[in-house]
Amino acid sequence: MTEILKNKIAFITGATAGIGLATAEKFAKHAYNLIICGRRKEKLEEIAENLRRLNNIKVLAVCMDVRNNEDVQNQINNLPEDWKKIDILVNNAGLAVGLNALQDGIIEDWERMIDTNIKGLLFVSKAIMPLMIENGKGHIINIGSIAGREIYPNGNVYCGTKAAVQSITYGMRMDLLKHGIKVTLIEPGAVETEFSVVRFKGDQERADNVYKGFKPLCGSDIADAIYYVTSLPPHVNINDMLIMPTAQAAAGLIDKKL
Ligand code: NDP
Ligand code: 8X3
Repeated sequence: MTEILKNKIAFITGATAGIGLATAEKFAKHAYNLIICGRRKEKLEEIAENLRRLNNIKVLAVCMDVRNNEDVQNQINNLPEDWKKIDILVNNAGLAVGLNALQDGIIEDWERMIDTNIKGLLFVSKAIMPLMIENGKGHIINIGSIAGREIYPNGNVYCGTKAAVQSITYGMRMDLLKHGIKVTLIEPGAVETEFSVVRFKGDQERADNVYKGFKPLCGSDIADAIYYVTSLPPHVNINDMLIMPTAQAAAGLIDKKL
């Protein structure tokens, strides 16, 4: 038997940075073979090479934009047969763009968030769910947010996309129930990643200020939780997990010692 058939496979979107990268590293340490995705090809390939070298696992780097449904379906349908036995899907790729009042909102920013956070998650899931159904097992972990449960001023569309991720995840859990496929929603509070640099369109100083005066979560805190939910016995499913920095009690309620 080849090694690929012995090891489990985790498919992780948005693995070029932050939570997704930390999740890839975590699963690699636990000897999973990985399919990692992102748009930045060079970075993705460099990460894939490091993961292979450090962990003696197999890694496929799939460069794709989750907003491009045709490409998503093609790339996943054309995976080598052995790689289609996906055990874990982490729907992590996502972003916030801008922090404006709705009346000052930029339509292009709204579309980027809706297309990535909602439609992208659906496109990837649409391609992978039939594979899991065929294999008779699988676990899908969707990354929501505290922002999906609580709206904060100027969070409007981003919060709306994460509320949609919450609803879609609960629906997915119900619809996949009869197939024995696990579904989990992970909802982090503030995690220091590239998230705020992306939200503020490259303004590093503004991004740094988000995390000043308290200890935010880091990508590996969330990766640990993701790995935990996947490591439970077959009869146990964590439906939903909200994870906050100790200094954060709610969306926008952070005890900052500035
Ligand atoms: P990062 O910006 O650090 O990472 C985002 C990842 O998503 C990158 O790997 C990026 O890769 C990928 N990505 C973005 N757009 C696309 C796209 N269209 N197609 C494919 N990949 C894409 O952010 P985080 O790690 O913080 O965010 C990960 C998830 O966690 C997101 O869903 C976010 O909403 C959520 N989250 C984040 C929190 C935080 O405070 N940081 C809190 C709660 C939830 P590339 O640019 O190479 O495509
Ligand atoms: C990211 C966390 O509070 O910035 O989902 O929206 S927050």
